[in-house]
Formats: sequence, C-alpha cells, structure tokens
Amino acid sequence: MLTDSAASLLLLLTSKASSAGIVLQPRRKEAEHYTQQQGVQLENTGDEQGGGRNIGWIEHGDYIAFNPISLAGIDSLTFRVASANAGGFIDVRLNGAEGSFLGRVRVPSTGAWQQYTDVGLPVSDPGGTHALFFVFTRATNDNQSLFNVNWIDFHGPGLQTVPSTSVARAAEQPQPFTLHPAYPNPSNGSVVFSFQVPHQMHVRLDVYNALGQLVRRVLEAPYRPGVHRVLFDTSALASGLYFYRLTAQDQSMSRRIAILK
Ligand SMILES: [Ca+2]
Repeated sequence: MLTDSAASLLLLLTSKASSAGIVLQPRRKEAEHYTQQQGVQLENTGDEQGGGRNIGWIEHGDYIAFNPISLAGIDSLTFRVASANAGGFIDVRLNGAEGSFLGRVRVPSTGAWQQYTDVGLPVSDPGGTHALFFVFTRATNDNQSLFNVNWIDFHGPGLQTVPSTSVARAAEQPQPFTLHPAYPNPSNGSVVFSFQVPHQMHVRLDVYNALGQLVRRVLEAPYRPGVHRVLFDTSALASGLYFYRLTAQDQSMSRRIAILK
C-alpha cells in the first residue's frame, strides 16, 4: 500500500538512455583534480578504498570547483567524506562560490579524519555547462576544520563512460532480472534504487527492517524492459540496517542498505 505521503517521496526516474540498455556506471571526480579551489590542501589519503589524495584543512567558506561540467542526465551526486570533528555541509552551486544554489548535503562526523563514508544529494540539470562549485560550510563558527573529501561520484543515465562495444552487447542481449546496489550506501537522507527487467513485468520493491518487517512499499507497478531507477527519501526512517527486495512474478532479489541520520 502506498500512502499519499509515501507517494510524494517518490520521484520516478527513467530515460530513453536506460531503456536502450546502456549499463549505468558512476563517473568519479577525484576531489584533488579540481580546476579551482580556495583554502584547501592535499594529502595522501588513508581511505581504505584508495583514491590517491584527499583534500583537507577545509574551513568554513572554502571551496573546490570543476569546469566545465554538464549535469544532463545526472540525477544525484555522492561525496566520499570523513571528519573527526562535527562535519558540516557541502553546498553545490553554479559558476561561483555564491552562485546559483543547486543543493546541500550534510557531512556527518565519522570519528576520524581517514574514516570515510558516502553522503548523497539528488540534483536536477540546470541545462548547459557550468563551473560546478562545492562550497564547504558549517552551522556554527567554532574555528575547527570541517571534513576531508576524497572524491565525488556522478550518477545517472547521462554518463558517457561505457565503451560502445559494451553498449552494443547490452542492447543485443536480453537483460537479466537484476536488483543493482543502491547508492549511496549508507544513505543519509535519500537513496537511488536501480533494477532491470528482461521484459514487461509487474514489479514490487519493498523495504524491510532488520527484523524482516515491511517498512515501506517503494513501488508496485508494471515496468517495461530495461533499467529503471527510483529516488527514495529515507529521512523518515530510523538509523539502522534495512533490506530491500525486488519481486516480480516468481523471481526476487534482496540487498542490504544502512541508513544513517
Ligand atoms: Ca581522491
């Protein structure tokens, strides 16, 4: 059952690109590959997932920027971040540190400067190409460093990182019934679920708590063949471990996701 409030949390995301069978792949921008910055320094990162160097010594008002960037077909960003202090916020702006505001994501404390987590932010395409600014801020002026940033991942059907050969192969072969990993995971406010179906199917996607109790029906509807993505607001859910299950006819797949507040 989908309540009005739950329905209002959903934004269905499909596209011609995904229905054509293009495999979705994140495109990563290493934070240290900025084209412009203010106030940040670099260090070799201690992130267990690698990433070369991270930016650090970030204080309120510092920023990095990448130019040129197009957000065509990009529906969310995730940031690889760490903070031994209280964290802060990343504001996404266009063409300047005080430019047009696209969104804000909170960076939590992770307990150590090289203990990284992923935080996510849905974005919509403003059209055109821009200098994309990531401005680092905090709520209170406590004269402490905010956080480190290792990389930024772009998510959506607009990425052009897939070689044409694999696009052709994906288009030729029927796509298996698959539930892709959700991102970001852990989620701190919203999450993108992604799945593909081989032919027209009536699909259900449910979120369960660690006790196996149904928490939220994310969707129940017929879906055409191809890749489909759904943005889901997790802010109403308590912190903890959850399972999400995709069911269609006699098939089902489950995965785990952690939700942080
Ligand atoms: Ca990096």
